[in-house]
Order: sequence, then structure tokens, then C-alpha cells
Amino acid sequence: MKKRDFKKIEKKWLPVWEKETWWQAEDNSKKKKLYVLVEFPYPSGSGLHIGHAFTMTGADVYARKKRMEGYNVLFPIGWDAFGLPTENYAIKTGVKPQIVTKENTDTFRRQMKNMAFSFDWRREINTTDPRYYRWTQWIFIQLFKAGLAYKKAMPINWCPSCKIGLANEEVVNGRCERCGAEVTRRNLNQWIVKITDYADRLIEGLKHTDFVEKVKAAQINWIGRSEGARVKFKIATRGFEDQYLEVFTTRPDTLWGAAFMVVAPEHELVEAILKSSVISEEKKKQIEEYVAQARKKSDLERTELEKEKTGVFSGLYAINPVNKQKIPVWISDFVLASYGTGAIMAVPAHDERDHAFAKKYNLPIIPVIKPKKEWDFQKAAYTNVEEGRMINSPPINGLVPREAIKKTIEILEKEGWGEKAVSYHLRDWIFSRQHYWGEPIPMVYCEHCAKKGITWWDTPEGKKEGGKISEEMKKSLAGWFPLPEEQLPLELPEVEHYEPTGTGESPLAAITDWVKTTCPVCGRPARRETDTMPNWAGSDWYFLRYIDPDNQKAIGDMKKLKYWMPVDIYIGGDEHNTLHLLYSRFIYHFLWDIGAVPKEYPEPYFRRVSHGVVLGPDGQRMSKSRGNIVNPDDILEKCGADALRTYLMFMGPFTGTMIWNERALQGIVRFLNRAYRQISEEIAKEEGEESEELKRLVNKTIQRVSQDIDNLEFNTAVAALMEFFNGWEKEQQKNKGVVLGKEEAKKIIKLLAVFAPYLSEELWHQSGEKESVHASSWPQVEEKYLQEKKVEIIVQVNGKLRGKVMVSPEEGKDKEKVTALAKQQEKVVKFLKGEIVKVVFVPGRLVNFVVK
Ligand code: ANZ
Ligand code: ZN
Repeated sequence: MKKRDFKKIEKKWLPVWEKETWWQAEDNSKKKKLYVLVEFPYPSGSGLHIGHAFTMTGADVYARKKRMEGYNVLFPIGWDAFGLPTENYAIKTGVKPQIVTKENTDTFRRQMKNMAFSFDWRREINTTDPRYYRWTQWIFIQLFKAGLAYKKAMPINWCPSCKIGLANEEVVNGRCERCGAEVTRRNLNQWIVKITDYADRLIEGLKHTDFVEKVKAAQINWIGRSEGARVKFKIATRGFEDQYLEVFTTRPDTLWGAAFMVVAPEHELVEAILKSSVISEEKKKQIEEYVAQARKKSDLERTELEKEKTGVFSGLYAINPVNKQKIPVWISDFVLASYGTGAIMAVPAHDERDHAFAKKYNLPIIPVIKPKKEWDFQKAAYTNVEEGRMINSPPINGLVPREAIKKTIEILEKEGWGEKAVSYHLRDWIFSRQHYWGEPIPMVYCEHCAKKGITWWDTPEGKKEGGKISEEMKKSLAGWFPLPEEQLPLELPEVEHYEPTGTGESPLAAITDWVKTTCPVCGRPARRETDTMPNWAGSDWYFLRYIDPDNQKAIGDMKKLKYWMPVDIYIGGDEHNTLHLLYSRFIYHFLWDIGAVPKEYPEPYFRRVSHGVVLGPDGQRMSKSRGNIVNPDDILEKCGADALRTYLMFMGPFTGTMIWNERALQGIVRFLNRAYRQISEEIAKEEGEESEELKRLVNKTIQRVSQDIDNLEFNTAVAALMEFFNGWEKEQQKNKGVVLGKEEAKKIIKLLAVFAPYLSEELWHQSGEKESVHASSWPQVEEKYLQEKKVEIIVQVNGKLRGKVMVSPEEGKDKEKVTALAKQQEKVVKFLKGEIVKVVFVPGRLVNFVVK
């Protein structure tokens, strides 16, 4: 009975808990709610990894504690199961992704249950379940109807090896994130979602959150809002006289220093040049070669500051509106087609990239700001806007650049040369993937309607419900109609082959039966969209579905949404602080706009925590190739869940980077064995002498563990428990016969329960309890035991008792401290008028002033 048999204990309690209800979140309860969300995993073939185990244990400890404190805690889990690894596995083995997913989620679920994660399993969701993705499709249709989804031929990143389009974030250093092949570019007709319409709101909304600064900054930087101006330059070359080249600049103050212009290789002007008869054939050939070469590079490669600049003169000149100077127009790939207007005015004196370019091609460098200090403009650009004075710029000379920016914008607007403008680095969201294993995009294309230019906005429904849409966007959508909502979900059909068709189409394109359908508008034969949605689509709203997972009428019942939202704490990885967080906030903002989520909550997540990383025993990131992976299943088999959980929490700070250490794990096993034995013996004792000292120790431990868990400082909470057991043993050795007492021991069992749920449950029942420890309430601190013991120190003057001071035992040993306190005593002061010739100090007892 005294020796801990973890296997026996685990086997005993797991099935008992399954039948209990304390882990269940109750909708619309009178209790105070708390929504604890941990990022749902991708159920990969290798099972739960130690990083999942770490993060989820932290979340579980927190959720358990809050539950014991009386909160109605929603702590759900599910599977983000669409995605490439499963599809690639299907390609290799021919096993259906549906079957692979089922096997993998079964494994994950079993592992999570063994780990005793107290998820509300009744709310489990799976993004690949048609009952779930029905709503992912529904959201897409709402985006379309609101005018936030359109079709466009976009130069996309193309992986020649995976034969699929990649989002920018899937390209790492110019290579495919999955297979490592060099990424090229390719034009494909894609669905694009206008997240940029929400850019300002996604910055503003951060005010309603309690994200840490690091996370807020990640969101703001990704959106990359820049204020400046758009300026039009008239083209001065014969044959292009009526055309303007428009640029976006954050530094209109430097207009007088514009030495040349640069357009992106994809800019429409380049196409016009290649078609023009006034440009020489030789020049055109040069340009064509340059454009072809640029197409191979990724955006990152193109804009890197250190990268050697390349470019070619376009043959055109333009006129600077402010000083009528004629300046050459160049073509270079350091200018991106997708930012601003895809064209810039180059000011080599005040911009580093322009400077490098001017140096390479021997173009003029014209300073228009005189810095305070000496400056060699041939060596470097001067970029400071707060210091220096404008020169060579008649209407703004003498101004500090910051002021000159404002003044120049006024001039531009007055003269009609340009206007104030804002640009965002955030791009619209490419929503098409040429995969099989994703949500089918629920759209139908009718060639007949397309030819007649009919769009959904021309249908009665579209006229009534359609959102605002520009003429240009509308044109791109002729013939495209959403599936009637009662036809959702549009299920993924079963296919024979999962390989992407190298043409850029998804494998669905090959299933003729599925592709063929009828036009919802004219009833003629039409075909379905064959691209599927990106991975983010299923994960950008999943936290809403946990609230009402079986609802067939809506994403979720409004009353339940109102009760549970917002997510109080969202625990996830650093790598998701930009895109996932941004996409899901965007979708939530959109759902808010259409009234699908409660008006009370403008933001979905209140707090966001980035969890730490567990490295392998060699201090390296765990990976198959390094062979340093620690598999939770092995540890569960060897040491059990209580030990693994407690060890993971003890390893280091929840947000830190930790190295797996087998010996430290063994230390935890010994700690738990001892804790089990000590408590087990204690609660079996009949009686003994109660100890004030032990009560103080218990209460101090309750206080520390409570505070630390609230702050997600789990490692110090475990340390506090260890110190408790040490302190307890010491006290018993010092004072033979004293006992902790059953009631105090039970408080410690409760504290242990959140880390080591199995052994705590066993001990709890040994103490005579019938209900689960996990349904019990969190122990309260008794304040009176927190006060430290005080000692009395007698104060004498010339050997006569004149006062007393009360101090802690520690302070009582400190001569300076005690002397100072004694001197402040009113009764003592009177007798200290004369000179103090000596101070006699007996630590912890007495201080005597000898006065002349
Ligand atoms: C003239 C100028 C003078 C500029 C100067 C800067 C300093 P952020 O802050 O990122 O918004 N730019 C504009 N569009 C671009 C594009 N498509 N590709 C590459 N560069 C582009 O940067 C805005 C500045 O980046 C703009 O202001 C423009 O250069 C350049 F002393 O215009 B600037
Ligand atoms: Zn039609």
C-alpha cells in the first residue's frame, strides 16, 4: 500500500474518471466561466510529441486549478487534420487520408487520455469532418457574398517538386518549406481573400487584448502599416506621353532628391515597353532577359539589403513634378510588384537600397537634407527624419525632415501632383491550394453565365444581400456562383490518385463526375472549383466550434457564444503569433461584422501566451534525422504520466527553452515515490502532536503553489512542493512525535493533484474520501499561519529596561537593524540625550545602550 505502483494506479483511475463529470464544461452555467484554449494539434503519423505533452500539461495544470477554484472551465481539444503530410503519406502508400487521419487521431486521443489531460472530450472537433467543414465552407461563402473574395491571376510561389502553389510563409529562404526544393513563380488563377480591408482594425483591435508586447508587435509588424504619399510622374518619352508613373513613398520630403525611378519587373509599364514600337529591339531583348531572371527569385531574396542589386534601364524618362527634372526609369527586382504601386522614386542620398543601386550603376546622388554632422554621401545614405535641415528643395528648405514630409504632402495635394496615402505590407490572402486533402471551395463556375458577364451580384439574392464590390473585382467573378447553403457540406469525393496534377490543378480536377454540376443561376452544365482551402481555413475559427460542436443551424448558438467568449487564455507556439493569430482574428472580425458572433466581444482572444520549447538530450531541436527524439509513449511506459507531467512542468519556465534530462526525470520519480509514501503513512496515523511550524509550512506552500500556477510559473510551483516535503521531514526529525495531520495532508494532496492526478486520486481515496480529488475545492490559505514568528528584544539604557522591539527571528540577529529600531522608540529616546559610548548586543535577546 505504501509503495507507489503507477501502472496499477493509472489503470484504476482512468476508467473511473471517464464516467465522472468534473471535467465537463457546462453551457450557460451560473458559475463564472473560464475558457482555456491550447492550439489543437495536427495529428501526424508519429503521434503526440513531447512538445505537445509539455504545452498541454501546462494548460491542463492551469485548467485543473481553476476548476478546483470554482470556475466553470472550458478546456477543449480537437484536430487540425487537413494538410500535406497526410496527403503525401496517401500518395506514397495509397491509404486514404480519411483512414490515416482516423488512425492518427485515435493514437493522439489515447496518448492524451493517458496523460490525464482533462479535456472536455464531448466537444472534440476535427477540421476534416464534413459536419465541421460545412461551416468552414459557409464562412467562405459569406466572405464571397460580402465582396471579400475574388479571383485573380497571381504570380504565386510554385514548388516544382511538390507541384503546388505555396503561400509566402511556406517559402523559407527561397525554398519549399516541405521538401526543400527551390521555389519558382507561376501565374495561376486563385481565390484571394481581402484581409487588407481589415488591416487597420486588426491593429486597432489589439487594444482590446492583453497580449504580451512581443505578440502585439508581431501582429503590427506583419501588417506593416506605412504612412506617406502617392506621387505621379509624367512619362516624357515619345509614344508614352499620356502615361503617368505613380509611386508610393514614405518620404515625400525627399522628392527634390529623386535621381531616377525604378519599376518592378512585373509592372504593367514593362509590358507596355515590350509591346512598344518606339523602343529598340535590342533594349527589349535586354529587358526580357532581365524579367525572366527576376521571376526565379523569391521576394525575400529580392529585397534583402545586402544582396547585390541588379537592374536594367527601361529606355524611358519621367518628369519630377516638383522641379520638372527629367529622370531615367529603371527596372529592378528590388522593387516588388505587390507593394505600394510597384514603382518607386529613388533617392540615393537618403535611402540605403537606392544608394546601393546608384553606386552600382553610377547614377547621381543628390542630397536634400543637410545633416548636423559631416556626412559623406558617397559612402552612405542619411536616413534620419528627426535631425538635419532640408536643402535644395525651395519650398521646404530649412525644415526638419519630419516637418517637411507634412508640408510636401500639402503641396502635392494643392498642385494635384499626388496625395496622402497609406500602404500595408500585409497582402491579400491567397486562398487556393492545389491539393486534395483540404476543404473543397464551395463555388461553381458557369461558362455560359461568364460569357454573358453575369455575376452573383446580378442575381436577385445578390442584389439584396451582396456586399460592396468594385467593378474590377466584379468582372473577375463573372460566372462564379456560391453553392446554395442547403447543399453544404460539399464533401470531398473519394479519389484513386492523390498526386497533384502537374498542371497546377488539384487531383479533384480529374474526377469528372464530381466536377460536373449545374449552374445554380441558369441551370446549364457548369463545373465546380477544384482547388481546396489553405490549412489556415479550418483553424481560423475552431475555438468557436468547441462552444457548440453539434450545432447544425449555425456556427454556434448565440447565447452559448455569449457565455463562453472570449477565449480567456490562448496557449500556443511562437510560430503562430503572426499568421494563425492574424487570420483567426480577421475571420472573427468578419464574423462579428455579419453578426455571427456576439457584438459584446470585438476580439476573440483576451490573453495569448507563447509556450516554451523542449530540446533533445543533446541540446538540439528534436528531429528524426538527429535521432534525439524523446517519445512520450516510452516515458509513460517507463515512469508513468504523473512523473512525465511533473517533470515537464519542473524542467524550466513555461515560456523558456529546456533540455531533456533523464537524470532529472529520475529525480522526479523519486520525489513522487517519496511524496506518496510520506502522505500515505501520514493519513494512516491515528493521532499525534499537531505542529504550528508544519501548519505554517502547509499554508506557505498553498500560497506559493497558487500564485505560481496563476502566473504559469509551474516550475517554481513544483519546487515549492518539493521544499514542503523536505521541510516536513526536517521538522519531524527535530520534533519526534509531531504530525502533519490528515486535514493538512489532504490540502497537500490537492496541490499535488494538478501535477500528478493519478497518485493524488489514490491518496485522496486512501484518506477516506469518496468523490474525486479533482472535483474537490482548491485549499484556502489561513492567513494567521502566514505571519512569521516574532521575537521580543529588550531595550535597556545603562542597564535599565526602557522598551521592547518585536522583530522576526532573522532580524533579531542583526545588530544594526535592532539598534536602529530601538533608537526610534519614543520611551527610549528620552534616555538617549547624552552621548552613547557603547552598545551591548545579545543577538535575539537584548540591546543595552551605555550613555554618558
Ligand atoms: C522614396 C524614398 C526616399 C523612400 C527615402 C525611402 C527613403 P516602407 O517603410 O516599408 O513602407 N518602396 C515603395 N514601394 C516599394 C516597392 N514596391 N518595393 C520596394 N520598395 C518600395 O517603405 C516605403 C519605402 O520603400 C518607400 O519610400 C519607397 O522608397 C520604397 F529617402 O520613396 B521611399
Ligand atoms: Zn449559368
